[in-house]
Amino acid sequence: MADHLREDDRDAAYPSLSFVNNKDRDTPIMTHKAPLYTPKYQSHMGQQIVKLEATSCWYVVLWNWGSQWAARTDRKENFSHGIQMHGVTVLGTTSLYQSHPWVLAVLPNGEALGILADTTRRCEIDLRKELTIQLIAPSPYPVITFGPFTSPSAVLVSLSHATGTIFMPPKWSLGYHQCRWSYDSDKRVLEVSKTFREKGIPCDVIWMDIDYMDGFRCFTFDKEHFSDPKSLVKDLHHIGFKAIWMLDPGIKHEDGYFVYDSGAKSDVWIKKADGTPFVGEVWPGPCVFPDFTQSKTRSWWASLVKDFVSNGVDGIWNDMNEPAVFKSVTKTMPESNIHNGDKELGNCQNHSHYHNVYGMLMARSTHEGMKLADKNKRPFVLTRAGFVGSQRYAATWTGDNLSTWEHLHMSISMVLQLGLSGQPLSGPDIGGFEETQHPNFLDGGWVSVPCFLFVVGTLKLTLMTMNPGLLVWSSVDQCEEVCRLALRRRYRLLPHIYTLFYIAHTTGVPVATPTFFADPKDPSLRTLENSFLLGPLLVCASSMPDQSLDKLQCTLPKGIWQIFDFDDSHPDLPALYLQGGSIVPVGPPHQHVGESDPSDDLTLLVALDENGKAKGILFEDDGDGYGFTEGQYLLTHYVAELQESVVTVRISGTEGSWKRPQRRLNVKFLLGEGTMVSLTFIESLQNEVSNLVSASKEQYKTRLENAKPIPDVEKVSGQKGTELSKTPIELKSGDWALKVVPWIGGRIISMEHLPSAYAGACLNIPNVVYVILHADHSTSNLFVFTGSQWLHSRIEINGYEEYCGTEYRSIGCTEEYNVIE
Ligand code: NBV
Repeated sequence: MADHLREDDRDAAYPSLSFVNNKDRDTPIMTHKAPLYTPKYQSHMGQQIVKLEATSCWYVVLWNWGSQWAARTDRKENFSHGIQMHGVTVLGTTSLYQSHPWVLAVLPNGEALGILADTTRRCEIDLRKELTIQLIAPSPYPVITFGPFTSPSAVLVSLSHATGTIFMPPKWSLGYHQCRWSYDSDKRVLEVSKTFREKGIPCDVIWMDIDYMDGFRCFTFDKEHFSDPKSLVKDLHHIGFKAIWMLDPGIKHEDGYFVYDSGAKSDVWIKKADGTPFVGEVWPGPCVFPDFTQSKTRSWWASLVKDFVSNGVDGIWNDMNEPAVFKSVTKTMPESNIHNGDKELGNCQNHSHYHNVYGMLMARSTHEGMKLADKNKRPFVLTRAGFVGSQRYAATWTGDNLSTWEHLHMSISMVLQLGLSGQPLSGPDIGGFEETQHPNFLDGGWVSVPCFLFVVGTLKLTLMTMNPGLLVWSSVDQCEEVCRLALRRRYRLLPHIYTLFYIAHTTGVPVATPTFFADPKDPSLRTLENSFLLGPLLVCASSMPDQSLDKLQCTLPKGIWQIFDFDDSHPDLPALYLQGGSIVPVGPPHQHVGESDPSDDLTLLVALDENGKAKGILFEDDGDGYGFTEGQYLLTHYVAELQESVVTVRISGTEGSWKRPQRRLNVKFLLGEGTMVSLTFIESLQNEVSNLVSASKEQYKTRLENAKPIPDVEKVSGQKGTELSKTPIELKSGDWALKVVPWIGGRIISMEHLPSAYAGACLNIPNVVYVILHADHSTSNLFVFTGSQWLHSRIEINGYEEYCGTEYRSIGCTEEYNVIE
């Protein structure tokens, strides 16, 4: 990595607002002796033009260019634009709500390089000339190159090191969010929330759009329809819902309105060139706008937020903060307006200098206000406008999309591109914000898209007032059922998703990434837009009309990718694949995060790599607050290893002071073509599994030496699901015996548990999980035991086998097994 700041530009450049620490920008960090890519600086008529040239073809991605992240060859202007971003894009304007003067380039060999034009000013990125990145802004600025590094992920880690990682989100904010413009009363809000519970559709959050306010005045509540916000929130909390409320920057210009009066008294408004406050039209009519570039304004706003939170506010939504201004050609305020900015932000400047960071500074003040209100809670702020670095304060969403297939398809790459710019927590308005739904959109075909998106980041579901409120149950029955299934999946995956956010927060590793991140060297993956990765988990779905999963081709990266589901397969749900070599923790499908408990059953999904190994991480803590920064958490590293036909799952390391909860641990081995073997045992309260493994190693080795393989049934022809023999084959060893019935084409062997000395002996080592596979690891020749109990009983369903049963270990103590093809 190298920082190429020309001496005179260094002096002329304005302070960095993207870097966490402004001074870091001047400190080159080099991994090579000489920089590999050197930007060339040039001045032309007051503009600074910077060019980076590559010698071989490369591949460029950057945020928010519509539907594709691949091989951009256009130009984009960064100047936050507040109205109808998707529509505007279609009309050819390239500015959107957020400004990210950042390019991520992937080289042909899979290495990657990041380029940041560290300017808050209007900045054009021009990629029209092959092999050239050209950046143009109207004043001197440094260009910082990150890398080349061995992978695109490493570039993002480096970017996050400089510009900050995502704030640690409260766990509830990773659940499903229900939002619409607008619920007209507290009664309706409660009714909608209760219906989620009645219908068993998981949801954690409900959002209040501008209509909760008294005449669109921020920090007030409509006296008639939202007369008692505290008791509304109490009722919402009672049924496990959190409440997020909107705050816009436009403050009604009205004497006697307490926010206007106190702001005027403290002189916090943005000024016109003549020094008087700028007044522009937004929802409440004529408005003034807080100048968030001043620390006194940020403190003023933060203290208003602090008081506002006491009404029962769990999160705040900052909308229209580009800032959007009605009745103006530019849809924002005049660039000649004046901000009396703090010295460390760049001093007094006109609006064109601060326009792109206005939203980020508003989100920052809102975040700070929420922290003031309760230092033991993690603030949750959603901002529409943002800049490189706004992930430190807020999540974001992709804005006012239309209810069209094109926009839904685009929203996938937009969410991923936000992640590639350092903002991992984002989501689209699922179902579209505006316009009546496409007819196909409401029949069975549309559901796979939202279901695909249900798994990505924060979600907002909203529709214009004119449309029927889009709720997952207001459509056809099939839609309701598939949305329920999709959301249950999201909640099952929360232990994994929360762990990914902890990793993103602590290291900067992105959460959702394009599929090519799994193998950046493989050019064939770079244009894939119907799949993405959540760590080692690949999610693949249709985002086209009338294309459900059964008609969709999922292109997988090289290597092992094991398909699986949660016994919920449906053509409109995305396909899920786990990369060989990974272990992913999943939990029960709760109705909301507050329902979860450390003693919940935990499931480890295990996919072995070609060397028979797998590893994975689980992060657990209170789900809110900052105890985790003082060690109050549990980070568990699980490993699985296949040795001589035995897979051992153990804990290879832990971090944090949290005690391991006593809970049922279910280990599911993904064996290919959707088959899996599942084992349940109690995760030790005090002893770690690793200790038990070593204690039992010798004893276990002896048992293995005596184990007899089950005869290979793979080559025997016959119909799948047919019993090879009615007569069980008896396998015996010195201290144990069992009877098995081999089956063709399935992996299930019916087993009869013969009480033996062995079973008794094994009760001493209840926490070791062994799966014994036949030498070729094929799914057809397999028998399983937990170290304490043999599985028993078999059920046949339509020629397929389902193996389940309850084993009585001792009085009052049972374990359930479930092995399904
Ligand atoms: O506050 C109303 C809407 C909101 O629902 C939407 O999510 C924002 O993106 N807001 C825009 C203002 C409406 C502009 C047409």
